Amino acid sequence: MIEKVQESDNLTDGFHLIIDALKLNGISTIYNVPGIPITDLGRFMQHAGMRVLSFRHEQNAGYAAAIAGFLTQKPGICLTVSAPGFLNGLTALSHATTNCFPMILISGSSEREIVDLQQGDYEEMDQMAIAKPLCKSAYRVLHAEDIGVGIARAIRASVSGRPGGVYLDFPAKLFGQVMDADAGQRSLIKVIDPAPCQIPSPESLARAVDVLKGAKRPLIVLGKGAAYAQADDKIRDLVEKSGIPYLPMSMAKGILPDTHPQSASAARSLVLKESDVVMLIGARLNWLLSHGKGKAWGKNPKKFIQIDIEPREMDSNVEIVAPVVGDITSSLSGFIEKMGENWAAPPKNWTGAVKEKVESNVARMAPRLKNNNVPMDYHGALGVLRSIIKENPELVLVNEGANTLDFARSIIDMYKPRKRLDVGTWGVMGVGMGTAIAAAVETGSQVLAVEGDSAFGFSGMEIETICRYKLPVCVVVFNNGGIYRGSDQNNAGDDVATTIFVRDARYDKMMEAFGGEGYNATSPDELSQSVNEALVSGKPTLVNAVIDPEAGTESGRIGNLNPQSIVAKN
Ligand code: OXT
Ligand code: ADP
Ligand code: MG
Repeated sequence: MIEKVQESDNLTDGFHLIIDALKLNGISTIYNVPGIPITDLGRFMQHAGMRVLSFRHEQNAGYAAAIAGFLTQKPGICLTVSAPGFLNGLTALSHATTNCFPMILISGSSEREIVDLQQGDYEEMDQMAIAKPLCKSAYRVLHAEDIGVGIARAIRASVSGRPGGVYLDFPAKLFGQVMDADAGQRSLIKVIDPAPCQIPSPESLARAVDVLKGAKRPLIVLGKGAAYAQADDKIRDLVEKSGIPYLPMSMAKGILPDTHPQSASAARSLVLKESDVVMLIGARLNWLLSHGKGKAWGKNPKKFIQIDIEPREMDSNVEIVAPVVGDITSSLSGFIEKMGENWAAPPKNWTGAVKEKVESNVARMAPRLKNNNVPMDYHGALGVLRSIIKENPELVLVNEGANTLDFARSIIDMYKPRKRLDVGTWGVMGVGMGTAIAAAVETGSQVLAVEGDSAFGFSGMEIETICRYKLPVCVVVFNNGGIYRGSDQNNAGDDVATTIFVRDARYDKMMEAFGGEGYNATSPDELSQSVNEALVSGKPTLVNAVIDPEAGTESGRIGNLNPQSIVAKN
């Protein structure tokens, strides 16, 4: 290669081939933390017209990339330095894979020859070996002429079939490698049809339609795969044509407005227990759906229909009597066609029972949402934010915490698809600010991030990033002084209890430190006023919402997952 290059004065190099390959494939936004060996790459990217957002910690850049993938159906790109930067990005890569979001973690790495002989290179680590079990695919590029192939493979792997995280390893030496510019351009690949439709078999559709037809108490469950697929119209057609109640999983809220008459969100326990046929669309029967069995699903036998792009998902927890393996858009097109024109609505005693339960739960909650208690409880504070989202349905809601997450999920109605972004399959804390930043950057919408005070702490430093890029993000920290509650006691020593933070902390001052707006809200009225002012100004804002330290419960709605000690109880 070097000989070839000497004959040419029209040269390109690794840096520029990476940029050209990404741009050729429509990738123009990078979430990164600079350093050796990628600092110049970020600079050159900026000069080439790409948007390069620098974070304070790679994990947050990674969460930004992951959610960018969810929102755009293109791989979100996180760029990190070697070993420690790479490891910091890895949690997010894993999170993307677990959540089926397309993402590529591009990491600089140290010299292969030294790493493999374990001779103690700068930031020495066999990164690819570590990344492999945590992502869909991992690739390393050693030669400049292979950059096009490497990037093409990474893009295709991340978005095709079940989307997920991909690792791309670029050793430091690659960036400076030179080659003839024309040959370089010819080596690049524009990926054609990166996520091809996957058409389900006609037999599987016919089987699924038959099973649904026979149902007396049918239920549709929409998961975040359905939100990702952007099959919003088809989903509406299916739901409305069938007349079947539907239950949106957390990030599927808003595919249809939560106020839709067929929404069974507020009758969750009832529909899981009493349904006889359940049609899963882009939702897995994992822990969030109690694995499709046990107490939550009641005694009545169930038949499951499942639409999913990943064949191995079928029968993962219980028998799927009608598996439909295909992409959601194609599957629903075929399914709706096979339903024909005279689909009988589900029995009235079923839809009536669901409606009745929804109405009674909604009515029970309504007065609590109007309370003006000081200190605020979750219902009073979230009642205010619920009204704000109702008035501003384009707002993207980012949400994490335990009580802050669980109450917000059921209290705040969503009206538009992909507007609720949260902790996902792992219930991971720390996605907040990265998610908020990417949501603002990728959608251009204003963002409201509703954060437990613990949750916020995992990524709080990124409010500097929000201020630096002047993003229209309003963060509301639900400050109850701790994890789950701010009232635990340690009776065994001088340290505070393990779940307790500094009392009366003022998170709003952090935002002010970087030039953003800070508010301290002690009542629902003050909370409403401050968030509304933030929306009008569009400026980075943090509202410290003072919540009653006693208002929460251990682990929110999932306290049952905590192991118990019989010994301690004695
Ligand atoms: O039908 P029933 O009667 O059952 O009623 C249901 C609905 O029908 C009804 N409903 C409604 N009623 C009226 N109106 C409306 N509109 C309505 N809508 C619904 O309400 C109920 C409840 O409905 P829901 O929520 O749909 O149903 P349910 O039963 O809860 O659903 C089950 C699940 C499992 C699907 C659901 O609970 C769920 O999605 N849960 C996700 C939980 C989750 O992921 N939690 C986060 C992790 S917790 C823990 O791990 C934490 N950590 C540890 C940690 C983590 N996670 N990560 C890392 C990196 N390190 C450590 C930490 C540190 S949380 C945490 C911090 C917590 O402290 P914070 O300060 O941040 O937060 P606070 O708690 O606020 O202090
Ligand atoms: P939730 O947590 O909301 O229930 P999950 O993350 O468990 O959702 O499930 C999402 C599912 O959607 C995954 O099994 C994934 O394979 C599937 N999926 C993602 N995109 C598509 C698509 N375009 N077509 C079909 N299935 C998809
Ligand atoms: Mg808290």
